[in-house]
Amino acid sequence: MTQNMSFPTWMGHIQQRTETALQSHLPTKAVSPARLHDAMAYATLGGGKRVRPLLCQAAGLVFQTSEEALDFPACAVEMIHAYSLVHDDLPCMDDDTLRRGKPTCHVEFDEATALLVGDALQSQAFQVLAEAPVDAVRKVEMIHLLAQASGSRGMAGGQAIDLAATGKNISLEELEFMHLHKTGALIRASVLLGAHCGGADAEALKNLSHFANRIGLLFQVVDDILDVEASTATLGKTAGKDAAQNKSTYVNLLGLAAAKEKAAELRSQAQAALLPLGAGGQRLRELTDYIVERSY
Ligand code: GRG
Repeated sequence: MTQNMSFPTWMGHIQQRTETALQSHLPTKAVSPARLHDAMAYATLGGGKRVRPLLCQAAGLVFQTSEEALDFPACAVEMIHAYSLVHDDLPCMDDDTLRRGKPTCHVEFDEATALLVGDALQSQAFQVLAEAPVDAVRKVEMIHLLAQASGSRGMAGGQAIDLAATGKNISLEELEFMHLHKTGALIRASVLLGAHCGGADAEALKNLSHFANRIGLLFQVVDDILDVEASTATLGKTAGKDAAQNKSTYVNLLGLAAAKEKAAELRSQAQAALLPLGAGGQRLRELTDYIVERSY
């Protein structure tokens, strides 16, 4: 039983099963068009912390949902995440050459292929959700949730706000609004997809929604801190990018010490929201600690 596993063992177990499930949901390069399918696998497999699938599995665990059923929303949200990274790295956006410790998709393949990889991964994510082994009502709720979280009122909207704000002075409220959309929306969706897959009731959804909001912001505050404190080798992506691009972050708006205090405050708010879930929220509690204490 996975509940007896230590947190690191459980995390490794979910990361491994996510890798296998992602592989099974991606066309191989034996299927035409080979180059596009090769690039989709390159962008999705063999890297990343899999924080979103972990959150999805941990939220589903609150309702004793099977890992097999949760693989579907976990893979769908990771595909959206992988697509966002490929597009974010493009020359017209962040223009980066290193991701997950290897050349970015457009460097390894080419720009047009990378654009198509993002488009195709996004479609594939919704195909996977449509194939989830849950009843039609839950399925539609999950599809609706992921569409809203990744679209213009979620992640893509947050990216648009980020691009418009680059090089400008913005307030802390504006920064929070941007991060709640750009990064927070998909993190929040990861938790709620797991909960919907498990048939959570309205009360549980309310508590998890509050938790998910806090953890979405927490993830980005820690990301801002790591961009300053960690090396490129540890991060597997270019460190110091925010300052180089003159981007507003929690660190440059608040200072490093206050950004760390903000992270500590968000961690306790997130964990307080889990209290009503009792022992069922254990993995979510552990993941909250992991998000704060991670080194990349
Ligand atoms: C082009 C229509 C269109 C949309 C693009 C690019 C984009 C939408 C959104 C960008 C979202 C983005 C890249 C947010 C950054 C989030 C973030 C902190 C990513 C790093 O996540 P980790 O640390 O990465 O979970 P790993 O590699 O571990 O999965």
